[in-house]
Amino acid sequence: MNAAYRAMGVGTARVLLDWASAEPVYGGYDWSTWDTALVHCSSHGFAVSLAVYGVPAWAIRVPGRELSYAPEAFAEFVCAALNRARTLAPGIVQSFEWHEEPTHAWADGMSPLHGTEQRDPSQYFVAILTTTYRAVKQAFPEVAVVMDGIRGAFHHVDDLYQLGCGPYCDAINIHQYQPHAPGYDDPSGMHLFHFPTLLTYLRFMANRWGDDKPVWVTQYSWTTSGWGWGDIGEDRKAAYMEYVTDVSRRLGFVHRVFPELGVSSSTAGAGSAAVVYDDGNYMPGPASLSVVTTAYLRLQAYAQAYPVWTGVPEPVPLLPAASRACAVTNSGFESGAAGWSGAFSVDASTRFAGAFSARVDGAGGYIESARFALEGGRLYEVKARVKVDAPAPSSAAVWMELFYSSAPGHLGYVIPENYYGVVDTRQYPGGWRRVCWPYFSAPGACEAFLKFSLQGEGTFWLDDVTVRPLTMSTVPVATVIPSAVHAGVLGVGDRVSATVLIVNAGSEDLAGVITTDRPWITVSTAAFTGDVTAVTVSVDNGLLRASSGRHAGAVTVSWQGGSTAVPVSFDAGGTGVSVTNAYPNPFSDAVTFRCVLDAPAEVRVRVYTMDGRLIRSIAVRGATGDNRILWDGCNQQGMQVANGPYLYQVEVWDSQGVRRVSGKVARLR
Ligand SMILES: [Ca+2]
Repeated sequence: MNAAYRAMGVGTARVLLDWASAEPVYGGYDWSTWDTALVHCSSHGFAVSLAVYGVPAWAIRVPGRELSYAPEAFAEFVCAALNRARTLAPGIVQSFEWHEEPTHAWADGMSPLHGTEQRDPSQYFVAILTTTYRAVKQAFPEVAVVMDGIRGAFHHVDDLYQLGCGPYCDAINIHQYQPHAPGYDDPSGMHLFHFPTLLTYLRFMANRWGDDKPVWVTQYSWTTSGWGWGDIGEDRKAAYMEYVTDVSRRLGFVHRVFPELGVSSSTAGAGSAAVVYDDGNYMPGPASLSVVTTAYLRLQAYAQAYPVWTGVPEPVPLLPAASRACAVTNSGFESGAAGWSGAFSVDASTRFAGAFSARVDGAGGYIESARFALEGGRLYEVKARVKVDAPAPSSAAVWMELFYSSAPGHLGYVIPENYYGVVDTRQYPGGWRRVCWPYFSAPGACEAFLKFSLQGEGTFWLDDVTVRPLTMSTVPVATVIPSAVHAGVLGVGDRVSATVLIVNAGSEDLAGVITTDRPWITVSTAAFTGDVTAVTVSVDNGLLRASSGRHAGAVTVSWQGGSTAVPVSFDAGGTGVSVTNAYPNPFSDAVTFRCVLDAPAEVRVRVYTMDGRLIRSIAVRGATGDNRILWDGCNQQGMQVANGPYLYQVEVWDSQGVRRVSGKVARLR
C-alpha cells in the first residue's frame, strides 16, 4: 500500500489524530495509532502533516459546545504528540493542522437558531490559535502551523484576521468539496464553486490584510457515488482531481495539496472518494491494497510531469468580475432611512462609520435595500458591517439574503455559502463584524436587493453595505464614464455642462480628487468617496472667449493607486457670436473690440473704472460677419481718460438674448 503511494509521487502523509481517543483522560495518553502511523511513514520515507480532530469529553467546559475546551489543554496535547514524534522519528512532522474541520458547525441546515452560538467558530478560535501557535513555535519551530480546514465558509479567513489571528498561522487551508448537484460538480464550471476563483479569493482576503500566506489544499476529492447526488463516474472524478491539482500549481501561491488517498470502507458514499480503494484503515499501515483508480493513475502522471512546483504563477482564468459596483442607495444610512424599507430605525448612538446606522429590534425585524442594477454572469463581493447584541450567544442570528430578478415578475434568491446567520459579534473589534461573501450573479440577472432579518431575540445594527466587483485586487479601481467629453460648438459666452460618473470598479473603498487643467473647465466637486459619484463638468466659453478653433483640456480623476484623465474639448465659433480680446492691449490712443456675428445684432461696449463706475458706452448695429468697434480713449464727456486699467463689457443682443463678454484693458501713453 505505502509502496503504491510512493509510486504515485506522494511525499507527505496527512495523518489524522483523534484527540479524544489519544487523551481519554487528562494527561493520560494512548499513542497506539499515532505510533503506528509514525513508524510506517518513517519506514517508507513519508514526511507527516499532523491534523488533529475531535475533543475529549473531559475537555469540554460548556456542554454542547465543542470549542469550549481550554486552549492550554489543546496546546499541551499537540506538543505532547509532536514530542512523541520527535522521539520516535526525529524531524518527520513538517506541519500541524489544528482542528480538522470545525466549520462543520456552519453546515448544519437545521432550524434557524439550532446550534446558533457555534455558527461562528471563529469567535472561539482567538485564544485557541494564539495559545497553540505560541506553544508549538516555542518547542517545535520547524513545524508549520496550518489553519483549520475550511469547507465552504470562505469568510472564515476574513473572520480570523478581524479577530487578530492573522499572525498565528503559517498557511491558509481549504478542503475542496463541492456539491455534486448537476451543473455544480465541475470545479472549472461557471458557478460559485469555480475552484481557481475560490482559491484566489482566500488568498485575496489575506492580501487585503497585508498578508501573503500561502494556501494549502489539505483535502480534495469527488466520490463516484456522488454523496447522494448521483454517480459521476471514475473518469470525471479523476479529471476533476487532476484539475484541482493543476490549478493549485498554476496559481503559484498553493504550497501543498493532499488528495484523498485511501479509506474505501467507511460510510457508503465517502468510500469512493479515495484514489486507492483499500480496507478502510485511516492510518498509513499494512492495509491490503485493493485497486488503484483512474484518479490515481492521472495524479501519478501529473506528479511525474511536475515533480517540483516552482511557485511561478501561470495564467488561470477566473470568473469574470463585474465592471462596476452596484449603486446601493444610502449604503451607510447617512441619509437616514432613504432607500431602505422594513421594520427598523436609524440609530445615531451606535454606528460603524459616519453618523448613523440602521437598527433592527426583536423578532420579525428586518431591513431591505432598494433595488439596484446588476450585471448578469459576473462576480461580486457583498460586504456589510453587522453588530449583534443578544441576551445570550444562542438567542439571535442575522439572516442574510440576496434577491435578484432576470425578468419582470421573476424573483430568485441566494443565501451566502455557509453563513447560516451572523451570531454574537462581541469578540469582534468594537462589536462590529465585517461580513463578506462572493456572489456570482445568474446569467441574465439585471436587478437585485439585499435583505437582513433577525431570527430570535435581540438587536442588530447594519452599516456600510456594498456590492462591488470582486476583482481580487486590493488596489482600488475607478471607472470614469464617459471616457471623453466634447461640448460641441460654443459661441463666446456659451456654457455647457455634462455629467461624468466616477464608478467604483474594484473590490476596495474608493476615494480621490478631481482636478482640471484649464480655467474654462470647472467641476462641481473637487473630492469624492463612495461607489458612484456624479460630477458636473462645465465648459465655459465665456471665460475663454475663444472665437474659433478646437480647444482641449482635461479633467483628471485621481484615487488611491491610480488616475485617469478625461479629455474635454469644444469647438469655438459656429453659430452665435464671438468676441476677441481688445486690441492692442495695452493701448495708447485707441483700442478695437472685434465681434463676429452670424446675424445682425445690437452691440454695446461699456467701459468702467476699476471701481465699477461707467465712463463710456458705445452702441452700434452690428452686421453679419466681422465688426470692429473702436474706443477712442475718451469718456462720455469727450475727455481722454488717464493711464491705467479699465474694465470693459461687450454685449450682443440678438434673437437668442444677450451675451456678455468682459475683460480688462489698460491705457499707457
Ligand atoms: Ca453609517
